[in-house]
Amino acid sequence: MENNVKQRMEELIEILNRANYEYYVLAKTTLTDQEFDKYLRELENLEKEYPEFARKDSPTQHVGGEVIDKFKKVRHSIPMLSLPDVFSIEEIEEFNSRIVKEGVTPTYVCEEKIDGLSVSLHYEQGVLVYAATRGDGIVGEDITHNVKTIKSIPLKLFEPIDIEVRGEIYMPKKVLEELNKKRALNNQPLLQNVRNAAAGSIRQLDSKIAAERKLNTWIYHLPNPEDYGIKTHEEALKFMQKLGFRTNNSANRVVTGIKEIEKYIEEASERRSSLPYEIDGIVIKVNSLESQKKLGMTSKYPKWAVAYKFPAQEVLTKLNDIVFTVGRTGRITPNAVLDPVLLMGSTVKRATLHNEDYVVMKDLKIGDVVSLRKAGDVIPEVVEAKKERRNGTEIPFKMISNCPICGSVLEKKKDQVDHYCMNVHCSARKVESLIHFCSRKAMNIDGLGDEIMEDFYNLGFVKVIPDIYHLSEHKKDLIELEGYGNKSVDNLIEAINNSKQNSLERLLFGLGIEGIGDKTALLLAKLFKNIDAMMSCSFEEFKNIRDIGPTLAQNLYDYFHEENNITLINTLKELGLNMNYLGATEKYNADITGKRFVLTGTLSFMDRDTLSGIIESFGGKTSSSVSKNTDVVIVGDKPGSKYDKAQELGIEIWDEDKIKNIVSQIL
Ligand code: 1X8
Repeated sequence: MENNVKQRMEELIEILNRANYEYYVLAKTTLTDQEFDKYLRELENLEKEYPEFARKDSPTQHVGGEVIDKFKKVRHSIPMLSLPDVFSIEEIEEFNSRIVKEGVTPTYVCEEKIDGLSVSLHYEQGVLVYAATRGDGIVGEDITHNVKTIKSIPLKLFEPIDIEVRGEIYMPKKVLEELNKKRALNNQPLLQNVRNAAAGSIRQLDSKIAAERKLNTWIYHLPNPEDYGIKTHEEALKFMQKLGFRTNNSANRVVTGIKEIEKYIEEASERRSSLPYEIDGIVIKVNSLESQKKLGMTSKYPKWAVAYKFPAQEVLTKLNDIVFTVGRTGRITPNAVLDPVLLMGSTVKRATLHNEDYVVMKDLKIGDVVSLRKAGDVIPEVVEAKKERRNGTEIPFKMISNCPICGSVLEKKKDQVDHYCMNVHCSARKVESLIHFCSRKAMNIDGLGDEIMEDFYNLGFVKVIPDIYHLSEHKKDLIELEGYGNKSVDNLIEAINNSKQNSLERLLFGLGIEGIGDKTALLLAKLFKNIDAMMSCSFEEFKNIRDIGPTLAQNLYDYFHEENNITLINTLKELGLNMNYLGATEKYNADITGKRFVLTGTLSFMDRDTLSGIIESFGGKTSSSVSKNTDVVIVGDKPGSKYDKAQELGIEIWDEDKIKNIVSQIL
């Protein structure tokens, strides 16, 4: 009996996985929805009854429902590099000449560049074991639970092999449109573009959300082709396709010569708008893997591939108004209020106009038809007014002289372009400071974004930072507010409580000390370890810190000696906020910790930046010039004068094998 059950379950897994493959990879329907659901339900029921027979590659895994409590870090065995961008045929010609100069006669593969997020998929014995994001290229995050919900990603391959493949997870354009329609109905903020929407779906702890988002993939890279006796990228693509992966066959093309690349770009640009997914350019790769190896990489990029980016798209719309906002520091920003237009996958309604000079320079008038541009990630910008479309009803721009919120007279410092509201009690400044305190890179309190904070401020719940930590006392009132319920208030209070455990750098950044960005805050937190040490630090001591100039030193000293700030810090301390640096203390390795390194020449196993990062994470220092203080010089291929200097000074020299050995032991 049990054997029969097990056999039936295996049969169902087989049928359903095959149907998924045929539907989602080959785009062929072989089972009707009803048949599919019937088999799936049968399998689900059997898995409930006989959990001991449930399998990792079961199609029930596609359904989602697994919830994780945090994202585990995953180190990539081969770094996931990004590609150098090129923007013109001339730059592609230069890329080609560099390759020809190295003695390679190239055949290229042209592919579409998908606007999504890169993923690395790992299979053992043909079964998906984990999936990771790119992260910083060295360490990514384990997103297996969400990736399993993507139906075009095989849970089991056609061959029981160990393999890693890489590709792009994307959200189809239609899916984003529909999602945003629903969000608009529910008064939720709209998702800006397909890439953010896909990344947002993948960054969920609960895989049900990813499962609903209908994500898809194109697989385009095999990091270890030599393990499978593969000689060209074209073969690698075919090989991955044969294993069951979704490869973009109708778009991928082997070409020779610039003319053919140019033709490919033309065709890709033409079909771009009618594709069901967003592409933002094309990728050009040297086909021969031997040539790829010969070309190697720079400190950051492979030398055998480039990404050609389509030119920034421009659209026309109407400038309906120019409104002014007040920032945390009192800085006044004019903003364009536009007729909403779709630009590269996102709807644009507003664009910053930076400052008075910017608007005057562009001679913008209210009522103008303006062109908008957005290149890739970049925020939309107003390019110019179409003056030929003016009809005389346009209203000239006029800079304001009083704060739009508190009415105080604005000030403009000599030789500066920005106007400031100098009133520290200006409610706009206060709200912005509170928003900043809670923002992602500061205390990262989910649920206290712009609009909610403004509401809480106006309702009197939060006027100053410590009020945030008293919000739980208003729980009853909060639950009554529109759009709130028990659950969301509980979540908010939990997020606020959790923020008390943040490491010092988040608090430091959140306090909004002039000139202290998140990076400087981290540097200071690492250095001082706790806030008391900073409060008793002299101006001279601040100034002597590397990367802290006299202005910043003065800002810091002044901040920590102003009575209101001291009171604020003490109040936050009493409320239980952590004031210590909690970051990882550096790891230890006898060969690296405490030593000063200089890297020179090209390393073939890893680029120099990555290696520096690893050395620093083990408490080693890296610098760019050799001196008598240098402990070790790491020498790659074609080293420069640093090698000679090291020999001259009798400094220890490590070759590539030596450092490779050490790195392979510690990673
Ligand atoms: C990134 C991407 C690549 C490809 C397509 N879309 C991307 N976003 C491709 O190779 N077809 S390759 C790549 C990378 O190496 N960073």
